[in-house]
Amino acid sequence: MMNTYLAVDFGGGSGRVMAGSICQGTLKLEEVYRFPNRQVRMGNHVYWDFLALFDEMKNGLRQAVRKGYRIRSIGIDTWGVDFGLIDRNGNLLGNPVCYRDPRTDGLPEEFFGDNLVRHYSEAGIQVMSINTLFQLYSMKKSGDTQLEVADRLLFMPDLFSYFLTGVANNEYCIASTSELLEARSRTWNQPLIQRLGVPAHLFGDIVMPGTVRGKLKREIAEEIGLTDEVDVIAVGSHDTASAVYAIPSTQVDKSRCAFLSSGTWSLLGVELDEPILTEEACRAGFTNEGGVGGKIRFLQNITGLWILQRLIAQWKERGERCGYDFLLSAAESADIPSVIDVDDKIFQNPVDMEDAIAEYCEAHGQPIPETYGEVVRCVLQSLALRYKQGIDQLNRLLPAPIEQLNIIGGGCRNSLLNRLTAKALGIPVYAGPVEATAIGSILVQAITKGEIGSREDIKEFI
Ligand code: LRH
Repeated sequence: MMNTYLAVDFGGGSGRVMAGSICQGTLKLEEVYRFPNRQVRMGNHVYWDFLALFDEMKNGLRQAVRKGYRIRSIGIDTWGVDFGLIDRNGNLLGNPVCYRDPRTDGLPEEFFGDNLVRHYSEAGIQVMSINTLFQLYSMKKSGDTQLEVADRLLFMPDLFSYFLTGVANNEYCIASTSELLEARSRTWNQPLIQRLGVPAHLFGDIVMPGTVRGKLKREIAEEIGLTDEVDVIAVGSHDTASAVYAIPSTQVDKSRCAFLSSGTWSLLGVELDEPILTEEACRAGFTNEGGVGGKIRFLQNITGLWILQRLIAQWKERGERCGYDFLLSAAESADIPSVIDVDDKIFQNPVDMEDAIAEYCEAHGQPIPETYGEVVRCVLQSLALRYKQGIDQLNRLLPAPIEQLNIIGGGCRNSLLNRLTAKALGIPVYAGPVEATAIGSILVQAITKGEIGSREDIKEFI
C-alpha cells in the first residue's frame, strides 16, 4: 500500500483534509473532508471558533483512517498572522481573534510614526494593521489579562500542531507574517519585541519546514482509530508558502515568472533567495515573507476574492439566486466602467458588501453597479487592474521584467478573472494547480519522510 501524507489546510472560509500519495513520479490527491470556517462576532470582537475547527480537523483525520490510507504524517497550514496564547499548563487562553477584527485600526501609524522605512529595512514586512505585531499592541494597550499569564504565543498552525502533539514551537513561514522577525537573519526581532513590551518568552524556537514537530498524541490516535505512529511535520505552514512551493516548472527563466496565489486573498509576487528591504519596496507595499527552503516570498497582499465571497454569502442569506456559474456568466456579458480600489478599508469587513461597493462608486463619481452581473464584473475587473499595478511595481523593483504569470489556488478556476488578468497584463497567464497549497504541504512531508529527494522529482508532473 502507498504511503499517504495528510495536508490539513485551513482557509478563511473553509478547511479541508487532503490525502496525497506519490506514485511513479506523479501525485495522487484526494479531498477527504471539508468543513466550514466561520467568524463569530461576540461582545466587541470577531473570533475564530478554534474548538469547532479542532474538532472538524479530527473528523477529517478519522475519515482518512476509515478510508484505509497508510498515513505516514500530517502537515497543517492556515492563513497568516493570527495566533492563540497558551498558559504554562498548556491551556488555551481564549479563542483566537480574527485579523478582520477592528481592534488594530490605526495602530501602525501610532506605533511607528515616521520610523516606517527604518523598521522595514529590518522586518521587510508590508505594514498592515492585521499583522500580529499590531494585534499584540492592541492587547497591550487595552490591558488584556491574557498577556499576564501567557506562556507561549502559537500561530494558528503551531496551535493546531501543539494540540496534536504536545510540542510547542513556531514554524518559520507563518512566524514571518507576524512582522516580528528580522527578514535577513530569519529570527525574532528582539529589540522590536522589547519595544512592544510583551514578554520575550512568548516567542519560542523557530523551526523550518521539514522539521518533525512531534508524534501524534496517543489519545488522539485512539480517538480517530489510528494504530500506527504518525509524525506531525512542520510544512510551509503559512498557506501561501505551501502554495508557492508547488508552483510548476516554467518555460521562462524562473526569476521572470511571477505567481498569483488566488483565494480569499490575492498574493502576487516572486520567489527570491534574499529579501529586498529598500524604501521603494516598502512604499510599493511589498512584503518579504518566509518561504520553504529559506526562500523569500516577495509579494503584495491584495484583497482577493473576499469581496466576491462576501457578496455571494450575503445574496444567499437573502435567498437570492446566485450560484457561482450564474454570476460569472452574468458578469461575462455585463458592461460597467466602474473600478474599485479592492484594498480600500471599506471592503475589509463591511456589514453589507454590496452597499460598500455602491458607497465607494458614489464617492468616486462612478456609476453604481446595479445588477448581479455588473457588481461581479466591477469586482473582477478591479482585481485584474490591481494585478496589473502590482506587476508594474514588481518590474520597477526587479532586475528584469516579468514575462509570465502563474495563477495558483482555488481562484484560478475563475476563468473570467483569468482572462481579464491576461488582457490587463499583456503576458501569458497560466492557471493551476488549484490544489497548490495541499501539493506544497504533501511535497514537504514526502521529502521529510525520504520518499522523494526534492520537489524537482515531481515538478514535471505538477
Ligand atoms: C491568505 C493569507 C494571506 C494573509 C492572510 C491573513 O490565506 O494567508 O497570505 O496572510 O491570509
